[in-house]
Amino acid sequence: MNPDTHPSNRPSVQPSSVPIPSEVPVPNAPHVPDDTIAAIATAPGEAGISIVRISGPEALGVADQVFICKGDKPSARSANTFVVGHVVDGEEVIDQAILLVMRAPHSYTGEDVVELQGHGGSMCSRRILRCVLDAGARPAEPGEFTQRAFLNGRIDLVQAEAVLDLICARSERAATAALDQLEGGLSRKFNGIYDQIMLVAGDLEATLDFPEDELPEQVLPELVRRAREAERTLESLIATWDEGHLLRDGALVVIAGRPNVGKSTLLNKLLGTARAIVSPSPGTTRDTIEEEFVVNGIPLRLVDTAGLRDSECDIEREGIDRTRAHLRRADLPIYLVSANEPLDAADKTLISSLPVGRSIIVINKIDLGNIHYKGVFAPHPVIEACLAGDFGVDEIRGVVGGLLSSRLDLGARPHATISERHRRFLAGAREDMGAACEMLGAGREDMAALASARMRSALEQIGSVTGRVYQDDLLDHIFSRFCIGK
Ligand SMILES: Nc1nc2c(ncn2[C@@H]2O[C@H](COP(=O)(O)OP(=O)(O)OP(=O)(O)O)[C@@H](O)[C@H]2O)c(=O)[nH]1
Ligand SMILES: [Mg+2]
Repeated sequence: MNPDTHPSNRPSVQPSSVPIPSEVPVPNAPHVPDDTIAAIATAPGEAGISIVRISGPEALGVADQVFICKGDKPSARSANTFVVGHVVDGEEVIDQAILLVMRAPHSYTGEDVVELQGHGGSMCSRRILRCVLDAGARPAEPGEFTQRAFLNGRIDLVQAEAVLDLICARSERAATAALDQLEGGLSRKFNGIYDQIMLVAGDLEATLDFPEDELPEQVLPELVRRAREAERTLESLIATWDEGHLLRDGALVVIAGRPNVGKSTLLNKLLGTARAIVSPSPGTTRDTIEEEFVVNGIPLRLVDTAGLRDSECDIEREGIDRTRAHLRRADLPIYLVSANEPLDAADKTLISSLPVGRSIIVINKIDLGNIHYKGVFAPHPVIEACLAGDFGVDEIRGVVGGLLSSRLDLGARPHATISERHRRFLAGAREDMGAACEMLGAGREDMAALASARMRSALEQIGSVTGRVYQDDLLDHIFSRFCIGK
């Protein structure tokens, strides 16, 4: 836990020696929930153990009612201890279980927390949860434990989001990056830029009280220089979005082309399994087929699509619309053509619309022909393949990995990168700082007041990223994506 990002420190976000801008965003007063929540924290299904988690002021009181063991009852037990016993529903024993006691504020949520580790499978955990709810806890909402950790000042919003990223990580690299974010790697950067802007804004406000002719000449240019520096820091943070997007969402790699060119064959070869139906009749694949795999530590969402052609059939046309929609969103399109068929007009239009540096052309079926496509595909990388055998598959895999890797800082240790939500706010803050610089550059006193307002707006936007300032609907939006029990 990084003390800098501890939201209970939110009211003291400004360094004390700094002149404080008159209207810095006011941090939300922490809202401390006063009820006790419970949920099954483990995934459903057969497993060794299942965990029911209870958090809130009555967690230990609830445990006293449902758990019996040798020695002290749960509420009399020391923090960070465990004991073996039985979960009971009145006289009836429900399960053997281990009870863990964590006391406020040294728990995940910052509240008293009890975990009951019973046997796996859905029946034991559901019966334990029912007893716990009968004893006075209420069912937790999705993400509510983590939301409490945020509200109780254990973590900031960026760290809370990292919990979900970690749970959903699709590759080792993505998991390590999420862990860095959870441990405050990204929050420190956001807090650093917040303080940087706060210092400039504070000094700017101090100049507003000076009569114009008494203001030393170099003051405004110096403030512009520092504001530009802050703008550049924002810029470099925003530049991490692409890497963050690839690691969080997975790179969308879309295989497209006319019917029968071997798209489904390529999907199967890359996955190493016969996932999609392959057949000589054109139009076999009607809907998109999506599978995940990992290349160079980057998670991929590999999509096979319906072949592109004019069709009378409604179902096929719907499939082709889906292909086009996927192509628009693709991080990396792979366009297949057949070595024994000339390109048609639709091929050429599509190929000319492919993003440069982010697309691959595969000429498949080189065993059947060798139409000379000279120059048509430039500047995209072109790979010749015979996917009916395995020829070209490794090269395709290598080029896919290479193009995506070039968008990541693979030399560096996996590190936290910004998400789409962060980007929206940071882009707004950068715009504010850019406008403030323009205004200050104009050198007029009335402009300085406006510039100061834009800097306050920038501070508010960065505050919204970390949760120094937040609206309840923002929290609802973030935490509703979590599972129940986290
Ligand atoms: N000769 C030869 N045949 C191939 C090659 N690659 C794929 N095929 C065959 O071409 C036919 C079509 O392959 P698919 O992978 O189903 O083609 P598709 O592009 O998915 O076709 P649609 O789903 O209809 O759009 C199948 O009979 C494959 O076995 C190749 O390199 N050489
Ligand atoms: Mg197919």
